[in-house]
Amino acid sequence: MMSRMSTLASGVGLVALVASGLAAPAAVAQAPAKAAPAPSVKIMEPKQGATVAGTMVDVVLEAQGVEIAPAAEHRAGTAHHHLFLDTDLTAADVAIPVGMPGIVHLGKGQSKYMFDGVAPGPHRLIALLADPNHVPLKPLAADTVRFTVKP
Ligand SMILES: [Cu+2]
Repeated sequence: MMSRMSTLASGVGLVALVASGLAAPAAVAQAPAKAAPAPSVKIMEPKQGATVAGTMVDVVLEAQGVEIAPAAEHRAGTAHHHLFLDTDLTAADVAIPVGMPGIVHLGKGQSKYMFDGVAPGPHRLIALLADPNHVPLKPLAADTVRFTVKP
């Protein structure tokens, strides 16, 4: 009796599985053509206009429409985050320089960073996504926030 019931139950489950299996491919096939969003980045922290107490500024980033991966993996179609603190963006068609003050590569695929020793006063932070060769994505995927550090 038990085994007959469980056979019946799994039979019903199979029908449901097949039915949803039939519906799914059509939905999946439509999605990329309709709504493949261009890669974008948003600075979640600090918030626009925020006042940060102390000299350490925590940065939290969120990327959409692209996989964030370590630059060293050199996988096409991936990106990593870059931060420009009180620094203008470098040219859009060349690699973002390494070792420049105010420019940070989050080359290991990190989405968080902490600036230490940030001077009191107003600051501008720009986040920018770039490919494994550190060349900014096209179209540009950037976000800017302004915040103030209070000692
Ligand atoms: Cu980089």
